[in-house]
Amino acid sequence: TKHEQLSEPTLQTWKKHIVPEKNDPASIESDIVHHTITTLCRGVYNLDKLAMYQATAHSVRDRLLEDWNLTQEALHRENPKRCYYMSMEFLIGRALDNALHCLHVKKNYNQSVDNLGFSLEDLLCEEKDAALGNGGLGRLAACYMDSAATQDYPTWGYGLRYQYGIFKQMIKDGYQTEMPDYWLNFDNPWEFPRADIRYEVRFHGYVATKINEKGETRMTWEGGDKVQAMAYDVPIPGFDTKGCGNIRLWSSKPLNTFDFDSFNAGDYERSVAEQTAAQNLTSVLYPNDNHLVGKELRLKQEYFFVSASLQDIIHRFKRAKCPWKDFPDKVAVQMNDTHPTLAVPELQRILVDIEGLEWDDAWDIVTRTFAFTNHTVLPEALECWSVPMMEKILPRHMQIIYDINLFFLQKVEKVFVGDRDLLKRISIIEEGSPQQVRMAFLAVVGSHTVNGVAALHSDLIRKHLFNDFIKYYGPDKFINITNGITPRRWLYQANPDLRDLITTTLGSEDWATKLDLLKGLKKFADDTKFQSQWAAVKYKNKERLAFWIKANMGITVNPDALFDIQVKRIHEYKRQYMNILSVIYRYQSLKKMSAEDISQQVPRVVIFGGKAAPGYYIAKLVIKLINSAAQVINNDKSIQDMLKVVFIPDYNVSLAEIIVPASDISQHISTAGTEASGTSNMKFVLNGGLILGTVDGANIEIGEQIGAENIFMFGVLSDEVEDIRHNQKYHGLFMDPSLQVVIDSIQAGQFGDPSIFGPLINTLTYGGDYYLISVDFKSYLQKHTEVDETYRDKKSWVKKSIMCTAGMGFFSSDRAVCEYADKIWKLKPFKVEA
Ligand code: B1N
Repeated sequence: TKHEQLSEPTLQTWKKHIVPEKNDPASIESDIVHHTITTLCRGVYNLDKLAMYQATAHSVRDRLLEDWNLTQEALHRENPKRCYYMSMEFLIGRALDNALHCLHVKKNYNQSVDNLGFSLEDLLCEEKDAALGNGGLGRLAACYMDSAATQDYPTWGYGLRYQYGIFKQMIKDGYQTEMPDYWLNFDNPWEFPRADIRYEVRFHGYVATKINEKGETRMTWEGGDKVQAMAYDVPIPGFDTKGCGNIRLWSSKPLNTFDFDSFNAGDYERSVAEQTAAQNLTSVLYPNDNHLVGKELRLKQEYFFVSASLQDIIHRFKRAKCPWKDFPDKVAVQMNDTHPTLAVPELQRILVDIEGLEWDDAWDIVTRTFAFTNHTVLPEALECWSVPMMEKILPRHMQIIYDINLFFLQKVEKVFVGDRDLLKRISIIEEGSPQQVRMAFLAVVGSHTVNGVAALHSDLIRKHLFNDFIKYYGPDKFINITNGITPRRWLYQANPDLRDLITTTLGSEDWATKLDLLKGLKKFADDTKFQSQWAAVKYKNKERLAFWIKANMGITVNPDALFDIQVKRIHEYKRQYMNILSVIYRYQSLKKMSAEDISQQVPRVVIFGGKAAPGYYIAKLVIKLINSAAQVINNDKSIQDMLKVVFIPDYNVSLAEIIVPASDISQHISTAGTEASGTSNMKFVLNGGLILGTVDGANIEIGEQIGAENIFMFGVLSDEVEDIRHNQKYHGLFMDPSLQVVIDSIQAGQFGDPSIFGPLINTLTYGGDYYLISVDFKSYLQKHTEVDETYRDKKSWVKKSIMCTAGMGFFSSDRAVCEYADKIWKLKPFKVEA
């Protein structure tokens, strides 16, 4: 029975019982107790922090669900255009604190939990991170969902419900080891299983022809193995709004019926094994960041995700009984990198093979629906799938991709007659053995708009990766939308003291949703009283981090020291290696000084954190080198604690919330042209940390916004990189003399058995120093000296820190999402009222 079928009196009965939750402390207490007894089936006699967290979370989720229902019902009724953000990764982190802030009930919850004998801050730490992502790309998706909900854009995320998120990192004897992340061990109050929302997804099989009702010949995909996708909904609270967003995650389940057509009675065991394999499809997140490992299971995950999501979107579209040609007026789909690109041939297949549309009409719908965000130029990260694998798993899609390519090349050929080279370069199929499908090219051809994620990155993809496409399409299809971060999680929530100082100073907390208002802080940048308040907040945040490090790692660090932080995935292009080499250089310099001179230095705590992909040998050696260096440096009494090195294990969203507010300097030092944007750079600066960085990604725009005098930039420019590499190849490597001394000390065994580090050192020598560490080393060291000198002048440092935060309005993900809505999705906010 649906709403429309109920009589008016029955409807009234329903409405009578839909009453808003009360948010006074007594009602909250009562709700928590109620959930303890009913939802958890526990009582005071067997209560612990985890149970108390769960009861509290359930009571908050009740409040969230009111908004969820209100929003989704209104959307159902009004049926506005919606956007779907398709992403294989959502790195959400914890939900409870965020929901409390969004609903503005944290104060009362503090009191209620206190009255019930617990501390809310303790309970918050009981929650496991939802870590369904690797790094920046997944976290960006989470920030965008927050901003879409907060600004009432009718946007849903679609993704996969991995049972194992990104692995837990442990450090043993200085080496990274990986442990599975069993995040769903306990009940997860932040997801709603939708047992009624299931779709079948097919793999393998064969293509046949059939005659449809109109008497036309159509292709049909038959046979093969089927898996079921079941929906789980994760509510995404908006800040200061009744609107509530949603991320729908798919979990694979075996079909409870055998496919008797393909079921081979003689091979029962294998058939059961295949059923089990079906369940395992969404078991684990691939732990690679910016690197493709072309595994069959990953391709299957991608198709499973795309197929279930499109079936769901189409199901919703069909309810309104609009003609197919209106599909792009109701649906915008954003593809978060190439991972969802199979959606392009899949929608084309549904429209042509199943719905019976003509190829050209279908293609018009497809290309008006999709848009594509490119996040990387690293060749090893660009998805290419082998044609034989694709033919085996998705035979019909492979045919469709060939046809898409054929029609596309025919059109290109008409404009550039006889340009065989161009056709070869621009083809979606790369020749070779085996042939490969270039997913980025398929995404470009299947989309109406393509965007990069920072100004430099968008320029680079226009100039290089997609240059040939601009010759054909013209430049307008390729735009830039610089990334952003949500100020709610990354300042309001993670840095309560700075939040309160800013709110008092600006006279309201409107900045949390209108981040440009932060520029109002500029006029206090020289105010001595404000400066000392600002400095006190930073100091407290450094104490908080120092406390964490002491409690969890047993290392003592001094909050008066300059906190110098590099936390991000470990990758050669991000050059953590260059950082640790410079730390060793600093150590050697200290060792050469008199005790008197040492005592005059600026004390430094260098903090690292980040996971290496389990199969990334060189990245893992970098972690080992950092830990080996830390071992020696931290235990050397002669340097008077002027240098400490800390590798924080298992860097994740929740740790970032403690680390980010505590930086004086954070490092974003990728080889120019390699980091598409970076987003942690934005987080640190928003919290009043200065950047030491290269002229790369969003660093450049951050410098423009906060002023060149407030950022430490060094190194070669992206347009010099190619020539330098060329010269290195033909004229030999140049080894910076300071770097040589550092390398010598490692090879002399100063940091343990040098043979361990041989392969790492080789990347600088025989390996050709591809990431130009030697080339940038000198200017990097010089900038470090400049940082020290600037830090000595506390007053000018604090002023810079204030100017950093004050200039960050542009980097709110609210701005970024508005740009997507205006320029790509053609989407308007849809406000729901209580
Ligand atoms: O996306 C972030 C950017 O800020 C970073 O600069 C960029 O490196 C990151 C394959 C990726 N690009 N590509 C990936 C992740 C997982 C995977 O399987 C590629 N991540 C980025 C947000 O724009």
